[in-house]
Amino acid sequence: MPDESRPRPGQSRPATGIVHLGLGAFFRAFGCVYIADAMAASGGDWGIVGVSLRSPDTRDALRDQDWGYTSVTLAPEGEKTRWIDVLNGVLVAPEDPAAVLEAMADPAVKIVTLTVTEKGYCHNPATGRLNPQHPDIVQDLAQPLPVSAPGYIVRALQLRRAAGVAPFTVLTCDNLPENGKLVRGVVLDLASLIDPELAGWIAVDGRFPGTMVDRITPATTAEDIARVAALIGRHDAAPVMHEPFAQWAVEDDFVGGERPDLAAAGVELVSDVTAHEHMKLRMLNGTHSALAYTGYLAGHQTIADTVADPVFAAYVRTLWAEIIPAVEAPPGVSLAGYAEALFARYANPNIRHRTWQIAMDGSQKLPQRLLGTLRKALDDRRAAPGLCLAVAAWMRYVGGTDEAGQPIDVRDPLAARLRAASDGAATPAAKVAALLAIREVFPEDLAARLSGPLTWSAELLWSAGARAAAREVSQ
Ligand code: CS2
Repeated sequence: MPDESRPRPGQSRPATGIVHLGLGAFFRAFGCVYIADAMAASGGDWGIVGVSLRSPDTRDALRDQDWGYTSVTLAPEGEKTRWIDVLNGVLVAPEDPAAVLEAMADPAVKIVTLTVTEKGYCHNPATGRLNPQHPDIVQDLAQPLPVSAPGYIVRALQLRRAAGVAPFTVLTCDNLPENGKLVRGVVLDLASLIDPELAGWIAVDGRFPGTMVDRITPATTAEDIARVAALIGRHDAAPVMHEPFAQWAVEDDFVGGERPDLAAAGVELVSDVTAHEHMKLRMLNGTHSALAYTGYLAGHQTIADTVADPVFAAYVRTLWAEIIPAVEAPPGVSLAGYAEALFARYANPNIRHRTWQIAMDGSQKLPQRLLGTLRKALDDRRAAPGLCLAVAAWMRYVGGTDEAGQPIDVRDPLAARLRAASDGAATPAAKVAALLAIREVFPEDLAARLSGPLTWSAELLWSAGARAAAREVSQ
């Protein structure tokens, strides 16, 4: 039997057909594995060149192993390794932006995939439109070598248009609502500020399929690296750790129909991904964020630890009861069954997914994960104390001090403003009012409607603590 976990030096790889922007653990544990499966099933030149938009770490780690790495499936019954060798190289954008543009402008490249996280789209999370005042966008408007993901896409498309080459398909793999439409809007907004004719060409010939991506991928730790070395019998500087489950739904709308045989790899090709996306963002990511803030405040390190606590097990089920009426099931899917499957995924003790990791960038995540669901509950006149507690817990978390008075390392592009808003208010009610005034997160009308219920939740949270508050709001 061939040893799947060993690199096969000397074997030629498929040529590059995909450039990936934002090469982090998630895409290496998800997209790269699907693309490897698609090529194994049906061939095609779909090798991937990864681009790191900031740090050289991934490039430096993978270079000495010929761009291959181990993907580790963390099943409850044990770990399984597999060697992934679909990367043909990794570019570090700040070191050589022109090389990135050249790779993206190559006519052999048909698809640009992205995982740049919510904040990488340089948009206003409350409206979904490009933020022209974003410092990276200001820079990308002023000079031809970009720094932002939208900047790279627009400048590379400009080069392709000038060379008479068709656009690449832009395939976003980030957890944003209607992510295809969102990235299309951001790219068109930026392109029209640079060259309206370019924007017109992209609007007509460009394709931006929406996607729903799902695989829990905790950050790799030094301990993981040591364990993987023992498992595979050699050092891998950058393995990726992930759960067994994976789901990828993709709108089948590619430039010239050119794409890997995704269906052969188990991707669901659909005409409209909105239902899948809402279900996942609201039921998975919404409860993930809720458990991250409340669990962190209650002293739980990981999601598995949090749901092993019976109070939070009941709390997450209450959340699903509040969320399900705000979700339309994709054809053939039972939302109750989906929730039960999520609970089993969260409870997997081999996944050490830190509450702190998920708590990052809340200002960019809250609108699509929790606030849309809350708006729907308000419209339907349904009380949603579980969801309100989640938002209140975010408010407490971004205040920067936990329930034991210890400082929290809050990572968020708006961290300083959130902290200032919280520090400038003395009571929980005043903190709620100050944070509801952050317009990038809470549109004015929603802020007004949330003020009463959130004040109630915050008073409960600040007086009783997260665990007792979670018990109080659970059915
Ligand atoms: C998590 C997601 O870190 C987070 O915010 O909610 O990364 C989550 O693990 C994935 O979306 C699962 O597909």
